[in-house]
Amino acid sequence: MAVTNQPARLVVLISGGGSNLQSFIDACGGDNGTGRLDAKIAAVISNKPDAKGLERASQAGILNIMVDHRAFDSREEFDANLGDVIESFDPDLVILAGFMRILTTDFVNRFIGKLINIHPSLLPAYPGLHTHQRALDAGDAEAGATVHFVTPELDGGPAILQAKVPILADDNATSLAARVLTVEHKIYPAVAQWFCSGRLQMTNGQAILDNEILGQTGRAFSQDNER
Ligand code: NHR
Ligand code: GAR
Repeated sequence: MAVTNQPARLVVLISGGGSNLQSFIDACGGDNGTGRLDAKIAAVISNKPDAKGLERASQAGILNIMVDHRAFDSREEFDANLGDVIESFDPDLVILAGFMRILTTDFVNRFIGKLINIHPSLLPAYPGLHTHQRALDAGDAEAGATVHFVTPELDGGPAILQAKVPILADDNATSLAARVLTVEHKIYPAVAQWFCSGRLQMTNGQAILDNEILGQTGRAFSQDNER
């Protein structure tokens, strides 16, 4: 992204609890432990009326909007409307933070290169839903989360940053999801800061950080490499 002295404008899309949204609110307000995010959340948009994240946005004094997918006859119409609402905020970066609707190719192409997602698995393993149960059922020793650029292929866009957590013997999907969320809250604002400071972009379908093409699993997170 072009570096100016204006803070970058973010639009955050949610469907639920909004704990990742909270990590952005906190990082925009000051150092959350992984460095400050020099950005402003221009709007939070939920496709679900009861999303707890809408309250978090209100609490923080951030404009929040509900675009209920059930009010539209098709995915195409929902996505066209959602895209118009997003565009009205002129965002530099659009953040999927627990957003649970698959997006059409037309929508993705409208925002390509400035649309990112966090997925709760070690991509390319377990794209789609129910990732924690699938990792448990497979007997995996590790799980984690991956931040990636969004492309039309579900959870198939180039990876940027990946964090691992151990799977413990007595884990269930709930306990594992909670452990994964703790690392999500560290890696997601850190990636946004890379983007907003001009260090990260998507070019020719590849994620490029500090002029280096990232591999299939992106950069590996460790407590001290994300700044
Ligand atoms: N859209 C595109 N084109 N590409 C991606 O990589 C996307 C995307 C939309 C959302 C997030 C994703 C995740 O990280 C995401 C990535 C929803 C579903 C899903 O099946 C799957 C993956 C993701 C988000 N949603 C159901 C649907 O019919 C609805 C499920 C529900 O409402 O609970 O859209 O996991
Ligand atoms: C997070 O674990 C996120 O990775 C996942 O949903 C959770 C949302 O939590 N995303 C998806 O599964 C996308 N399909 P939050 O609402 O508390 O940020």
